[in-house]
Order: sequence, then C-alpha cells, then structure tokens
Amino acid sequence: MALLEIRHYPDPVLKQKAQAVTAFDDELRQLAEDMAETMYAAPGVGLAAPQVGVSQRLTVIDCSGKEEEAQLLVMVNPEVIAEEGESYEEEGCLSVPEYYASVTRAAKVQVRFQDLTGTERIVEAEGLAAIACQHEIDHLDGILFVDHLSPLKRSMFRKKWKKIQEHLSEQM
Ligand code: K1U
Ligand code: ZN
Repeated sequence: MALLEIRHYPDPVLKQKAQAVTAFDDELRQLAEDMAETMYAAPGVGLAAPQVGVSQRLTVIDCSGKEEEAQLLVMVNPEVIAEEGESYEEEGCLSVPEYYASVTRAAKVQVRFQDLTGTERIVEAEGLAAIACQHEIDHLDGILFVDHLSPLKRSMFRKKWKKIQEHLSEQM
C-alpha cells in the first residue's frame, strides 16, 4: 500500500480525457488500493485516477460517515446512464485545496461501471454519493468543479487561487 501524490490545478493531467481501462489485472487492483488509501488519508469522499497522475477511467468513492462502517465503491469505466432532479451544494476538490463553491448537479444518478474483475454493475446514488459520482466522472473527462462556475465566479476563483497557492507554498 502507498500514499500517492495528489496533483493540483493547473496540472495538465487534470484537463485530459482519461483512457478507458481494458486490463483488469494486479496493476489495476494495486492502483485502486493505493487510491483508496490516499482518499482516506486526505481525507476525501472520492478520488479519480487523473488526480494521482494516471489518465485512466478509475475512481474510488466512500461516502460513509466517520461513525459508520467503510463502504468503498471502486468504479472502472463509470458512466451516468440516468439522472433525476437538481441539487445545488457546496463542493471542494482535493486537486483545488482550500477553495469551495456551490455547483448545480443532478440530485439522483444511476451509474453503470465495471468492478475490478471487469463485471458490469449499476449503482443508484443520491445526496452526497450522487454529487461524488458526478464530481469523479467529471475528473475522468478532464472537468473540474470550477469549470461549472459562471464566468464571473471563475475569474474570482482564478484571483483567489493565486493567493491560495502563495499560502500553500508558505506551508511547504
Ligand atoms: O475528487 C475529489 O477531489 C474529492 C472530493 C470529491 C467530492 C465529493 C462530493 C462533494 C464534493 C467533493 C472530496 O472528497 S472533497 C472533501 C470532502 O468533500 C469531504 C471530506 C471529508 C468528509 C466529507 C466531505
Ligand atoms: Zn475533485
């Protein structure tokens, strides 16, 4: 098991459309395990492979609370196949630390994906899990939550991001 380095905006890997996974092998299982460890350590409720520099369609999600048993969902080649309703909730991103903004998303989603053996599965998600699924699938398409902001809010983000970067580099 290993903790992986989380790439930050504006790393170009975060803007790439990730490649479909075709090999369901030990290397994929190891990457999923390392990503889960990295997500729990951050802490976060999700992580996509491009965030650790790997441009492949793999995500891990766990929206169970601190007091609950872990419920790790590993999704390979996930896609939203149905959506319902609308939510507008504040989001953060491990690749855009210290910045938070509200984003409009579907309130409920149905996601088709493959598990680590390549078996096709479907999951239905609502609440935080639905937001996490959409946030992580966006990462696989090279989209960050700040890309959903209005032009005005995005320009405010870019100004604020310069200050956040200065703050982060002081901490190092
Ligand atoms: O992909 C990422 O950057 C992880 C990100 C995903 C996310 C899912 C749902 C809403 C917003 C963001 C995070 O996990 S940010 C951290 C976070 O939201 C959180 C951390 C601990 C407890 C609860 C939430
Ligand atoms: Zn993110």
